Amino acid sequence: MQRKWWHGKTAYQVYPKSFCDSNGDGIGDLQGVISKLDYLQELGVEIVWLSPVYRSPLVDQGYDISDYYDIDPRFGSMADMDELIAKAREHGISIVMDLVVNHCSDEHEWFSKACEDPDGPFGQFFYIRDWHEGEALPCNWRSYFGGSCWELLPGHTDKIYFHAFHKKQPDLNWENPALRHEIYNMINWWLNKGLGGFRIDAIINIKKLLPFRDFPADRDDGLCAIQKMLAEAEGVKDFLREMERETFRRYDAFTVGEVFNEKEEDLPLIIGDGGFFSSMFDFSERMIGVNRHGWHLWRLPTAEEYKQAAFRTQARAANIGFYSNIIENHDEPRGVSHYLPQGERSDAAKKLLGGLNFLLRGLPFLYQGQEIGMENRTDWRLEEFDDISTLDEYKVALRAGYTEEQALAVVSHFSRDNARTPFQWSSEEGAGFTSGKPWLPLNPNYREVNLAAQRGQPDSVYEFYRSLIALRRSADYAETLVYGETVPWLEEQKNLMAYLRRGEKTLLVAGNFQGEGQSMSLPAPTRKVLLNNLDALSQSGELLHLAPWQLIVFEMDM
Ligand code: TEU
Ligand code: CA
Repeated sequence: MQRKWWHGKTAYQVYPKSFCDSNGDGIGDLQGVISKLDYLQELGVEIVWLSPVYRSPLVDQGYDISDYYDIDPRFGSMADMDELIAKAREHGISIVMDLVVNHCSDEHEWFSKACEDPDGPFGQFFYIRDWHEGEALPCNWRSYFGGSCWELLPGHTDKIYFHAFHKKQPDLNWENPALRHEIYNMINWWLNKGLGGFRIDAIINIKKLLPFRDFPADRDDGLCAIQKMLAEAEGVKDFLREMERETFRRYDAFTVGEVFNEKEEDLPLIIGDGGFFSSMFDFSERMIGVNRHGWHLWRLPTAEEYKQAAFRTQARAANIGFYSNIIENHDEPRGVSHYLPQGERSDAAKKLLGGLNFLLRGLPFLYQGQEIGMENRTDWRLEEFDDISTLDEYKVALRAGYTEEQALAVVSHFSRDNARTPFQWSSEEGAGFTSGKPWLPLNPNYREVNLAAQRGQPDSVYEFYRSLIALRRSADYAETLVYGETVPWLEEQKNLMAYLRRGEKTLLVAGNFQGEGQSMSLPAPTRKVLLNNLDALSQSGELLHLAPWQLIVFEMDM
């Protein structure tokens, strides 16, 4: 495997709107991020992925871009962006932006021009089709946010356009080389400004199955999940190779793809040496229990399922490249609320979950607030939700016969807003996030769960994450943790997630993923305890006795 500048680094996702508000309008902003660079450096992260801050109507919180060359005034100015890139570099941090190019906003000038002249050049930047009332639509695919993927073209009654996501997010027509080159020029413009790279949004969707055609309906709305077409669409690799050649490769940029539904055989092309991307997120744990019919049928993962998913991904990538390992992001419930059972979300369990994920082979990607053990809100009221996906899934649950109370309980767990409540810096009014009214209500537990209460406390979740990052960067263990292979240990032992990291040295990561103690045999004598999420350690000969939710990392004598 070719060695790359980003291999030994820990990455961190900032959701700017909820990170830090510098001017009291209740909306996080770039100056707020700048004010926290010392914090991020102290934590030890060296790559920061910013969710979108481009000009946008924020219908999908910035994943609907109306100007790729400008910063939305609610987040600040281009001068602020340039300042962030420069000051981050002074802190040893590379800034990675979100590349959202499967679609733009319907308020982008390209789309306005397409509406003015659907048959002109900008009409070709989108999927626009003739259509007359009563006619069948070109296909029955369901948008990720519910309803048909087709919408009337504004100002027209006989033309429709395609949107895989919200109707205010028209899909860009990647079959059109003129569009693709507009995108590549934009990417290079940003890389020339000194970005370290990009996280690449929803990119597998850029290749549609053409000509559009129906698939059997999978719900009573007569529509089918858009993933059905992804399984059959061929040719996305050509677009990805062209983009990589025309942009990323020229800058040795770090790129991480948000890739769902990839074909197994394509993995070497996607993240292998010379691949389309440097890395891609491991979503295998997140996909446990997912049900296409809606969140209301989504089942929560067990510890065993989590372990199997993680080890499967490790085996898949072993001789190919690096996944980016996460327990959560801005689209998901908080990891500790999703993977740890109700009532078991102690600091020890939060450290266990975080450590087991962090120490796997690949790039650790923390999501803001994960490092202090932020959790789902448990007191959502329906009118408080902002997320369009949540509001759609609430209706899906009602249509499935759930009561309003049941539907609210479902979306309260899975809502993307759980990850978007403001960062909890302190227990003061506004949690240190804002001096104004936050755009999304705080999780009321900010009085107990916040950075100020944890910083400098040796047993805190925050200090444990700092230790994890420091271990991965340490002179003694970096080589092993970055490049060593992952070898599961006692995989059959229930709720034990233990694995070796074998490289220059051999480390054993031993996690008791349950609320009862259990013993495990050791593969060899232990040389040194590197991390322990509890004070006690009980070992008799080659038997290790793990307390509930205990995680221990040893250097082994092997
Ligand atoms: O997510 C792509 C994606 O697959 C998700 O939309 C997922 O299906 C959805 O979150 C389920 O609720 C990316 C971004 O991460 C997401 O925030 C955007 O909404 C989406 O693309 C559109 O840009
Ligand atoms: Ca602000």
